[in-house]
Amino acid sequence: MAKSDVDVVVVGAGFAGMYLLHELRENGFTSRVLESGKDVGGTWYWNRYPGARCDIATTDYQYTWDPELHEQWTWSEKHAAQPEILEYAQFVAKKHDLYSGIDFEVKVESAEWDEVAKRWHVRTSTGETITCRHYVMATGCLSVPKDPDIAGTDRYRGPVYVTGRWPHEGVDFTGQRVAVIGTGSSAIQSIPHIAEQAKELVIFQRTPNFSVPTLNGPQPADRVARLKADRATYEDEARLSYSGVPIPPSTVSALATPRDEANALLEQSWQRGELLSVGATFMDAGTSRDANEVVAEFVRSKVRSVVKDPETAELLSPRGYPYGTKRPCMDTNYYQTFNLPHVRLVDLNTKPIRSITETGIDFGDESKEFDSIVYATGFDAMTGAIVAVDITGKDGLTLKQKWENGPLTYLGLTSVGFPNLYMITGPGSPSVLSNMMVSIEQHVEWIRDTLIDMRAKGLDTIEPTAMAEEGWRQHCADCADITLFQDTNSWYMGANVPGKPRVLFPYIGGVGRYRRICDEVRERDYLGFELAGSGKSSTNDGLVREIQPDVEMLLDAMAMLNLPPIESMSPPDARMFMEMSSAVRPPGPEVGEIIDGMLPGADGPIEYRLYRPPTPGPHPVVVYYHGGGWVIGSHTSDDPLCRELCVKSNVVIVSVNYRHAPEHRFPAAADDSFAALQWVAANAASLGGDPTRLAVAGWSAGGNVAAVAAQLARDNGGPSLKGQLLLTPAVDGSKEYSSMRENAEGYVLTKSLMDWFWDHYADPSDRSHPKASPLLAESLANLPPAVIVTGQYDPLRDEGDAYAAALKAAGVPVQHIQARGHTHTSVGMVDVLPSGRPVRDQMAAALRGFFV
Ligand code: NA7
Repeated sequence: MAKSDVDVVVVGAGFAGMYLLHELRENGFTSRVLESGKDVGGTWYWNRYPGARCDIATTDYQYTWDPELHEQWTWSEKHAAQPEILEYAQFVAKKHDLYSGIDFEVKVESAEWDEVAKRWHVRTSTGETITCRHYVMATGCLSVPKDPDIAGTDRYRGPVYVTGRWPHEGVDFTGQRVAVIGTGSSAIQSIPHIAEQAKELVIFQRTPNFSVPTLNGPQPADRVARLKADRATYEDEARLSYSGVPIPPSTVSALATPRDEANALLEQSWQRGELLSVGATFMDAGTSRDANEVVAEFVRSKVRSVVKDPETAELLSPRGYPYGTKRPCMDTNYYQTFNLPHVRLVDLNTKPIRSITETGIDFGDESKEFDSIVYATGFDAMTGAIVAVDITGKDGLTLKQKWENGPLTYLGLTSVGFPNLYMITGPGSPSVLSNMMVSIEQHVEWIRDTLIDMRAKGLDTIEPTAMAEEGWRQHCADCADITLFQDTNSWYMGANVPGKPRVLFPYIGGVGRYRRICDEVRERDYLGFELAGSGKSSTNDGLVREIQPDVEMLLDAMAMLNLPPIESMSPPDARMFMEMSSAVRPPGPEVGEIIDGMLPGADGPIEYRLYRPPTPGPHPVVVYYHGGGWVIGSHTSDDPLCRELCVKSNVVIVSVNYRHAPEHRFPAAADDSFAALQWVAANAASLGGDPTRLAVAGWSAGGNVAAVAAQLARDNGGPSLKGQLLLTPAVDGSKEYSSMRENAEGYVLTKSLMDWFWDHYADPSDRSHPKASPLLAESLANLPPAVIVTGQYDPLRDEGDAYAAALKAAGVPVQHIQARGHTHTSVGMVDVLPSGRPVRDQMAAALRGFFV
């Protein structure tokens, strides 16, 4: 007789529920696992349509927690079919006696939190109410088929099949006229099989998908060899990888690769026959639309090479959305099927379904009879199964109500107002954007360890704080914002279900990063959670991630390179190092024209580079000063940023190579900057610019000399400036601000590097001079309008903020942009860090604004 009061109720006996049951038992927790199906397997129990196959290879889609399984179970193929995966689940369940802990054919109808007893009451379809301390939804991400929302579905009298609820005995379509609606993964896998039997097959397509051939066969020898040689390392690599499969991250930019070489690389990836390999060929395919188009066009060329009828090939070729923003599919002979004479593709965009009828389908101007209709129309993904159960938390609020405008979770595992509720692979976790096995195991282990910790400390409840949940929402949004997902109508975005809120449901920051964050939360004593029990309660409020995700990724990558610190080099070596780093970055956008020239500096000629926009002039002119701590960098070192400012602001940029320290110490750089400004003002017309519309701009030390040049222009009777754009400027070398201490290490510009720069540039006694520290100028009145950008993790943040405040106080119009989650260097990294783009867009708009 099963107990009605247990430590943990688990809903679902797929791979998540099974592993959790095992771990709960191993650790002495009582539990009930409730499963609506008749067997274990979850997804692999329900999805029995012909051709159903896992598109993650079997080397990676298997449990790692029981090492014996690797000896006891041998996969027959690289990509296992549904029956074999279901058998695997059954094998594990038998081996570990899991069946005895699962109630089958039991649905959970409601779950209600009892704030007094600090327990959940879980009501089931059998009429039983089970009480438990902890309640875990292990219900899967793609388990509730969505309503096809097509007119007349209930009129049809013939047999109807839904791919996600396929009859266990199978279906024989021999001699039939069959309609398949939908061209997602399920359709793409099943269509070749249905075509083999059907007399006539009509496929109704709303949106074509990208599909990669499975090229199925034995497990790839290289993977097997890696696994055999060192399974533990392989599994760790998977756990810390981006998608849960140990594919090394690409370091190749599609934008920086000639097209024929790019296609050759894509062909290699294509020939691997793996879901993730094509998309992972380039580092920028997920963040740059242009880079993505290289991949998309390659896949379209593959479709054209197979499908003989050019019109059908074109219809099957996805356009208008980036590769990977709808789940790419894997197929066996999908495109080949359209060369068969009895198979027809109907484009619903030109021939919409008017109605399903008693005998068939009315579409476009046709009416066609069918013997069977197959709905391959997808799922109410990620949240469907969770909100299908009436879950009522504290204060009578249901999860469905709370999530009306989108799911709110902390870590995709928990939610405010719902103590002791856990979601395995819930929204806000990598889930469907990962190898589910890796993500399932990670969540099960996190929950297990949390329950063990709580028991050890005598704690009864755990609930995230509102601040942590909001911070997680922001972090998820930051991760989503730098990708191309948001413009695509996909189920990742909830777009397939009418009325569903439009947000990116899974976490796209990567499996490895996500694991590190979850581990960190526990290590930092459950940061972002309130824990209570036995009369005590503790709230450890805080945000687990604020830095922009791409910035963090770059910092991690740089840390792995173990580069020598710049300040350990000689200035000439540091300059060479900076030039070498510049050579491998994306070049930035095309401009109309680039001219290199010389202009008179304060003490002899200096170089400049002029960027002209492609539009007819005369344009406003911006004199730009590069970054590099007065020691390194040149008139070309900020090339991508100058190009972008030129094009986006429609201005001529003149980037100036002022003299560098230590060869030319203070005030050489400042004097050159002003001399260059005077020369540009005097020669603006001949440079194709408008002498009446002039501004200065600069980054870091360049921001310093730009600010100084603006002050010198004010104090020396001109030139008259329309504005000054200062990106993370150094404006006060006379003292140490707290941002210098907070961000002393780990964010590229370190305290020791900044000290090195100042030491080379100016004696301590000179640093209080306004030509070195423009913040210290006697007066800041009557300076041109300023745009000042400071970064949250920049050692120079506080001095930039102080300059913005001081200018404002002096009556200067100031736009102060505080770049959330950014470092000293990250905002300006054009085409490298997409999170900087909106900040640079603001900068470009502000620059334009100087001249209207
Ligand atoms: P998907 O990938 O959501 O595919 C559903 C398909 O059905 C897709 O082509 C939809 O077109 C189409 N669809 C949905 N509703 C309609 C209506 N009303 N009319 C016409 N066409 C419609 O689900 P799958 O089951 O194939 O795959 C789910 C996941 O399982 C898969 O990604 C893997 O992770 C495994 P749309 O694209 O919305 O225009």
